[in-house]
Amino acid sequence: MMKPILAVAALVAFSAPAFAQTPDHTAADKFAKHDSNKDGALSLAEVQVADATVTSEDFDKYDGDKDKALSPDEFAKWAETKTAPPTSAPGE
Ligand SMILES: [Ca+2]
Ligand SMILES: [Ca+2]
Repeated sequence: MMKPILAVAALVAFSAPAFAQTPDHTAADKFAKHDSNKDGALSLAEVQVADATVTSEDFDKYDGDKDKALSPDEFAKWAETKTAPPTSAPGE
């Protein structure tokens, strides 16, 4: 039962680098979708609507200029790390 899942995970891992070459378009899309008040920045609340597991620590980590909002640039970096597949896998 584990094998097909691992194969899919491997495919995702291999396609990730190609995906990362065009983060702007994808991240910009997501950014616009999450920016519900259209002020050009994502607040913690807006990010949490998209992903309720996000904590203020996560948010602060990517809020490079500490203005409590993610610029498209800051969000793009975050989106990049979030689309990376998990590195841990059950050992066999
Ligand atoms: Ca906003
Ligand atoms: Ca910021």
